[in-house]
Amino acid sequence: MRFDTVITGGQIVTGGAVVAADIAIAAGRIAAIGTGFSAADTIDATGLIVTPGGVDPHAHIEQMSGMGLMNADTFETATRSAAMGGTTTVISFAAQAKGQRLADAVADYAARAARGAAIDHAFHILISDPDVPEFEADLRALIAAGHRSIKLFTTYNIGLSDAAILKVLRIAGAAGALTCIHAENDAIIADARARLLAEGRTRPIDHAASRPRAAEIEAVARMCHLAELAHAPIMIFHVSTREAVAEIAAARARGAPIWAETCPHYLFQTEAVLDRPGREGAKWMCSPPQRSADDQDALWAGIAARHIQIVSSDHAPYRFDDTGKFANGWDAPFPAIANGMPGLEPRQPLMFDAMVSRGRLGLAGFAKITTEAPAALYGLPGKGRIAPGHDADLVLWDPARRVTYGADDLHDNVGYNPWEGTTVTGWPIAVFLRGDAVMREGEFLGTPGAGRWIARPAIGAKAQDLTGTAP
Ligand code: DUC
Ligand code: ZN
Ligand code: ZN
Repeated sequence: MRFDTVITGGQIVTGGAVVAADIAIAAGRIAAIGTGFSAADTIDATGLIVTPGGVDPHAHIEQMSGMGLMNADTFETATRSAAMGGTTTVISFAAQAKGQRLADAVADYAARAARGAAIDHAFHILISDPDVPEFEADLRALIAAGHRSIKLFTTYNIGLSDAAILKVLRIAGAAGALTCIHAENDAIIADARARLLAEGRTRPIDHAASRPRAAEIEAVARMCHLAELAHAPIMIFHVSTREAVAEIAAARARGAPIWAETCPHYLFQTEAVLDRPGREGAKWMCSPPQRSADDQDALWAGIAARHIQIVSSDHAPYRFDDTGKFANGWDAPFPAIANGMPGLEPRQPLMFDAMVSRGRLGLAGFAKITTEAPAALYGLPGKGRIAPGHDADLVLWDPARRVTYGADDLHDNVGYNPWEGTTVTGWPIAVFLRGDAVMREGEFLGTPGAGRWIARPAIGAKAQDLTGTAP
């Protein structure tokens, strides 16, 4: 048989192992793995590593923040940036505005993504108002239509009550959807914030003390208990503290259907980034905030022990100007500064550097937590693995190339790089989406609108079986 494309001579990650083999591609899918294939097009990957295209299951794109601020990226700019860094599938949010029907929110985001997205994508249904008309009927219908994940908050002005969370968990669990939760205790945060402001502490560094670790620990424990009670799987988003890892480990040991993710900024940054001179620290403001070196150790140990299965970006893009971070004024106190930083593009190089080049859990571990586990846990068919029948979403890495990030070298619309000055070893030099090159040697070759929405089958029922999908 003659294939469309064959990638020859690379070290490929497949089935948890690293092997020297060629990959044959036909009609956008991986057709075979082996040697001796003939194809119309041959790509020489000698000396390179071939991984599955990254799957980033947590990115805020073309989304209105809780403060009512549109973030800086469109689907076009965010997915271009993702592709440049080796990510070919993203799950972003279809965010319900207060009073809006869920079906309308999803239709709105789906239409915009269909026009702009250059990579494949799905949505978490972000619930901010469970009291709108047709809420339950819409939620069940959307889940049945293939939107198999939900996002909710315990804090911000869109936090839900425990009663509402329990109700959503029961519907989601029964209907085959995974519920993702931003878990921080709202009362603890409100109390800390009020005390700081009363003392005149308003700088970006004060944001750290305004989100005490107890806020995360308490809410994570509570959400684990609610999920256990409802027999409904949950994903704890952006875990940042040692104690939260312990709560998740304890819940999982009880057999509770709990999964968890962390992000590069919790693995590689501490709260010191918020203490830069002047307003500079605002660039790194996110919630929960970066913590300590000891928490970083606990997060890595949590990954190694499989308590944490995924590293996502939590890409939340706001420019360092009056359209973004300083929309409420250059001297705005920390509660009025937008939370979040760009991360879609650097996530994979940062994780490759840490896990492959520096050896933490190795190449198979890297592929597992950045592609395979998110594809499996979020139920993305055909994604996350180099295996016959899977989409030919592939990244060619030069393991020797060293790159130091500059001030504004990402391909999103944010205008600053929170990893400026960081050097990584290992760099994506070509990226393929369903067999088509979307990046080669730093040139974006993708097409806005070419990304496809991915309908997902029920994931709740088999969620327990996926417990073992971490490295
Ligand atoms: N925190 C969130 O909860 N969402 C987006 C960005 C952030 O920092
Ligand atoms: Zn969050
Ligand atoms: Zn987020």
